[in-house]
Order: sequence, then C-alpha cells, then structure tokens
Amino acid sequence: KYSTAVATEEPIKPSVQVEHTQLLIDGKFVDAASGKTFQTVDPRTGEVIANVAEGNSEDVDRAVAAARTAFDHGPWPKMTAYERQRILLRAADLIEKHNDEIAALETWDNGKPYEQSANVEIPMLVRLIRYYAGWADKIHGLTVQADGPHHVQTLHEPIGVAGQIIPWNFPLLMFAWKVGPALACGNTIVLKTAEQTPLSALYAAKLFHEAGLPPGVLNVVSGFGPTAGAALASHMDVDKLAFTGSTDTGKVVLELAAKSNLKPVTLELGGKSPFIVCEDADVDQAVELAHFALFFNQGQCCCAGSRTFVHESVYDEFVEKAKARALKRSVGDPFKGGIEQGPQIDSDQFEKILRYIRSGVENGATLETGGDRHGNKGYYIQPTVFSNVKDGMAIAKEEIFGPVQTILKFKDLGEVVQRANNTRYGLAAGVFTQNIDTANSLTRALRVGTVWINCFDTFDAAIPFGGYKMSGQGREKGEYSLKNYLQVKAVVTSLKNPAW
Ligand code: TXE
Repeated sequence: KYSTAVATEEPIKPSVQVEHTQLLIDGKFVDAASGKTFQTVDPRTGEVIANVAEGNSEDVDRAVAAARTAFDHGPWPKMTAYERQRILLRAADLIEKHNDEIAALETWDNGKPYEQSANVEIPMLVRLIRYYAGWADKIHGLTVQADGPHHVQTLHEPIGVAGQIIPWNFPLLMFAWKVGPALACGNTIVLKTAEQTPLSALYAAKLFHEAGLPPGVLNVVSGFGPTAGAALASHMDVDKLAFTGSTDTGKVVLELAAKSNLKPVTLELGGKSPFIVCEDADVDQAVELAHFALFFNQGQCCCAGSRTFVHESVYDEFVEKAKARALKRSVGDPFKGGIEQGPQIDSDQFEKILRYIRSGVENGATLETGGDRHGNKGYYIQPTVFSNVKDGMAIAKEEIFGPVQTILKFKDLGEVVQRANNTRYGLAAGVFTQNIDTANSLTRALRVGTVWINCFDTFDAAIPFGGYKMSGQGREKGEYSLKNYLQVKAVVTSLKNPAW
C-alpha cells in the first residue's frame, strides 16, 4: 500500500555515538545533584538510546547561579560586540563542520527523516546563528528629542539571565531560535530541553564552548517539565523566560513567572492553522502544498496546516488527489534515503493521535485513507486523510499534532474567513489563490501571526514568527526577537548651557 514500508525491518544503526548525557553547567558536563537519570528512547523501536542526567530544582539553582555570575561578572556582556559576534560565527562554523553527526543524533532521538535533519534543519540552525551574530554589533539605542534643557538617549542593554524551555518537535531549531538572539544581545542562558529529546542540544552547546563561549554563559539542563521546567519558570534570579510548547503548559509557566518575580515571558504555543484553497487555485499545486503543510515533520508542527479548507468547486477533485498523495507518502526508518515520514516522538503522542483518528470516525468524518499504526514496531502512524470534516468535530478544533489531514468544504470567502478565525489559536495560515486581491483581502482578515501565500512553512532567520490569541505572546526570529532580550535604559542629562 505504501511505496516504502520498512517499519518492521531491523532499524538502521545511526552513524554517531552518544557522547554527552550529563548536564552542562558552568562550562562543564556534570551529573545531576540527585544522581538520577532518565531514559531517552528511539521512537523507531521504543528502545533506550541512553540514560541522561535528570536535572531538578537543585540543578536549576546551580545553573542559574553560574549564569548569574557569568552575567554579573562577565566577561560576556561586557565583551565588545565584535568579540561576541566572532564567537557566534565560530560556533556556527563548528556546527556546520559536524553537520552529519548532529543530524544523526537529532534523527535518532526525534525520529525525523535524516535527510531533513542533515539537509534542512542543521543548515537552518547554522544560518540562524550567523544571522544573529550579524546583529551583535548592530544593537544600539536612540537619541530622543525631549522638552526642556536635556540631552536624552536610550541604551539597549542585555536583560540578564534568560530561562528558555523548548519542546521536542524541532529540538535544535528551537535551541537556535532561543539562544541566537539571547547571546547576540549579551545575555546568559539556562536552557531546559524536552525530556524526549535531550541529546542534540548538549552536543551543540559543547561546540559553542569550543568556539570560545565563556563558562556559565550557556547552561543546558535536561529534565522534566514539572520539576526542572517549573523551577526555571519560577526562579527569582531568572530575568526573562522564553517558552515553546503546548498552550496549557504556556499558561502554567506564565503563572509561575507572575507568581515569582514577574519576569517577562514570551510564548510560542499551539495552533490549528487554516490552509485555504480558493476556487481559482492550481489544484495539483495546492494538493502538494497542503500535503506538505500538514505532514511535514510527522505532522508535529505548531503551525501545521491542520484545517484544509477547500472551495466546493474543486473539493471532490482535491480530496481524491490528497488521498492519492497521502497513499504515496513514504513511511519508514528515518535513516533510510527517500523516507518522507518517520515515527511520532513517543507513545503518548502516538496514542493521542490514534485517539483523535478514532474520534474522527465516530463523529462521522469520512476516513479516506490511513487511520492506523504503520508496521508493528515503534511509533509510526499511517498518513491519514479525513474528508467531510465539520467545524465542530474535535479533529477540526484541537491540535492533533500528527499525520492526520482534515479537509473541510467552503462556499465563499466571507464564510471561510469567519470559520478560519473561529478558533482559540492564531499562529499561521496558508492561502492558495492566483488572484492578488483575494490573497490581500484574506491576509488582512485572518487573525494569525504568519500568512503564507502560495507557499507554506517558509522559514527564514529574518522572518518573525509568533502567534495571535492563544498561540502565543511575542515574536521570535528576525529583528523582533532582539527586543525580548534587551532592556531599555533612558539616560537624561541636564544641559547647563542650553542657549548655545
Ligand atoms: O508539551 P509541553 P508536550 C503541543 C502538541 C502536543 C502537546 C503536548 O499538541 O501534542 O503540546 O506535548 C516543558 N513547567 N505541542 O506534553 O508539556 C516540557 O518539559 C515548565 C506544541 O510535550 O508543553 C518541555 O520542555 N515546563 C508545541 C516543554 O515544556 C514544563 C511543541 C513542552 O512540553 C512544564 C510541543 C511545567 N509545568 C508540543 N510542563 C509547539 N508549539 O510547537 C512541561 N514543561
């Protein structure tokens, strides 16, 4: 049924060893204070890859203390911007040099196709670090025209110790989105990785140290959310928190930040992004793009085009072609060439997705293809397509975060705008049309942080990303991200001889 079905074959052995499983605190790899470890698992098989040090609040305290010292006593924030820039550029070079090992670790721990890790994601990480290195020596304030005999200027200063909590779907890209701007601005960092994917960030962070990053500037703590994550969010000595993950956990960390020291928080949360195929769209292109928008990264994207709205005039043709495309999707061992889809991240996500598929069937959506696990080992799921989906169904309202495409029918643009916006989320949208007026009108009407027109998932270091409504607060990437990591100090100097 599938062009490649290797989920039941012996998994390919990754071409990399796991070198780092300890916490990275103050420039050194150390065990957790409790001595505890947890298992990180290969999603292809459910087998253990490595035992990793399990950080808890005591380790977060140690890491924050190291970051505090590195911030308060330098040299990092006080270095010249040019020196900081050079260290970031060297780190990017080292990551590029180790591209294939890092990609192999990422695929092993996460399950995403190796070709995607090696040819897309690690190069994007390198690009992003170079982009922010470029900003390091271009951060400056303003001179301000104020009333009265005063000379007024603003200084843009690093905010201090940044706490960063990242998810498992793009472990290294989320690492880069967080550490790139924070380091460029001269902050120090304690970053907590997701418990499902602790390995690649430890490797990358080590390379930052090899590039000359002073000890204590970038600390990486592996561990669980309610322990290590909560300790970071509520820490009194953390000056800023950046979080990517679920909307529910976003609410928790915002509350922890508010209840502790009111640290500012940026949040990048879930989504249920509409992908709108208008009646004048090129159907073949739209099918391919909608397929990519949903199935990319096993469907585990916060901005996945997870509500495919198709105009009634092309609906039947679209559904037939979307089904045919899903049937052609190659599913299997992500280390194998030509594989488009690997396993889901873990058994929790695997079960959650299968529950949503069952609910779609029970609620009367038409299961066009897929609907079950793929193979009999690991967390693989068949590419699944539902048609005749109605707005009220759970599969149309909630974030499935898996390879399940839901196709809905619409009649006119006013209606589709209203339905597309009728969600608590507002992360992204895709618009597929050849009419510039339709594209512009839809873009203005959609309440989302990104609109992709005749493209989807176009990410670039310079393009800001973030959500409206319950998809988040603040923006990452681009110039916008810098302001998350800067304080503004107004400096007012009295002028003795204003008449001159
Ligand atoms: O997310 P969590 P989970 C969505 C997606 C997925 C669902 C659940 O729908 O199915 O969330 O995934 C840390 N204090 N997204 O459970 O809990 C946790 O350790 C502090 C969308 O993995 O949000 C991890 O590092 N931290 C998303 C991070 O939060 C806590 C990507 C994310 O985990 C914590 C991932 C706590 N109390 C899932 N509890 C996206 N926006 O891309 C957990 N964490």
